[in-house]
Amino acid sequence: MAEVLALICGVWAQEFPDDEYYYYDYEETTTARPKKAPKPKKQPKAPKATTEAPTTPIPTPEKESFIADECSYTLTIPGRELQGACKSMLLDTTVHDLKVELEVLKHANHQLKDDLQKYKAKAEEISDFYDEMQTLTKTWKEIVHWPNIDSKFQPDNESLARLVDGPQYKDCSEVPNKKGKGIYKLRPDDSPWAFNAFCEDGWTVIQRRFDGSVDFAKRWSEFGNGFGDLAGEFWLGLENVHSLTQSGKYTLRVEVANPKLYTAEYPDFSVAGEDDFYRLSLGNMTKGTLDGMSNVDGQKFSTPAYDNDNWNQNCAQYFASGFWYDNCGSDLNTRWCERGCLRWANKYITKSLMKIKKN
Ligand SMILES: [Ca+2]
Repeated sequence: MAEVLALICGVWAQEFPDDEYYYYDYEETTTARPKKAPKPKKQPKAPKATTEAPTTPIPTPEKESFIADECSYTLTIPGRELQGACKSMLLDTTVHDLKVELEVLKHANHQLKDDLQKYKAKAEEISDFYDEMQTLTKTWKEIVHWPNIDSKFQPDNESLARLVDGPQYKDCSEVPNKKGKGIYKLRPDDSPWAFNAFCEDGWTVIQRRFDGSVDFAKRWSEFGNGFGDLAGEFWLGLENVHSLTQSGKYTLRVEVANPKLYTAEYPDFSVAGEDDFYRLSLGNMTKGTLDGMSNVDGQKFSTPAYDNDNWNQNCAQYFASGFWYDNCGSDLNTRWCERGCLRWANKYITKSLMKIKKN
């Protein structure tokens, strides 16, 4: 038996050399383990005569199984079972690499968690921004809500205050209920007459167009005295505006729509008397979205019969209107049409409102 074992060890040593990757430790599981393993001996040469049977048959080890990582073996030879165990440096290297990779993955996982937190914070920012945009959009819709603009230009007759027989005010800013809209009797300082005017939030409205119901193709005296319906379309009259603005500087606010709303405010507004052809003082636009009048600052008023413009022809005659012109340009008093015939700067508009308030 000892010889057989020696023989097996020799074969094994050939099949699994003791290289840098493996070493083996054998353990007999049978009770017949010899006290001392003999060194392997050279196999006796086979007898030349083919008729002679070999003296001792060489058992062939049989690998029964490779368990898991190829580092544990069970070998069976007749009458004995051997188990082999190995330790793999290659496996150690692999385990080390896996540990390194695990650390890398842990680090990457940590970074992913950080990134996730950042993305969550960003998502909350975007959500807040979205809410803000929703609020702004709502506000914007309220501002440019066209029906509101219509009501701005076209007063609701039933809700209008009509105090033409009541107390007289120097101008609309003295009306107690400044938030209300209505028709009040005004008598500015040093004015020999009183007149009715449309007041709106403390402003005195001097011109309004919105539906073409009033013909604005008027003469010089009509533009001087005023015409139209104070609850609808009207021109307050240059004499009344002159009377108001004699007492100090006013701000002129112009609101026009097509239907987009444009505004312009001029803080140095006044109108001279008829002896100076109702010359306009205006100043530069200080607030608003579209300047349509600063180019006529200092111009005299014109009607078809009184050509005071800077054109070599007659703007008022050409447009059947009365206004302050340079080379024509803006004209809020010309013929009204539904598609937009009134002009403000480079826009054709359908609605206009001119109102003044003392500075
Ligand atoms: Ca001219």
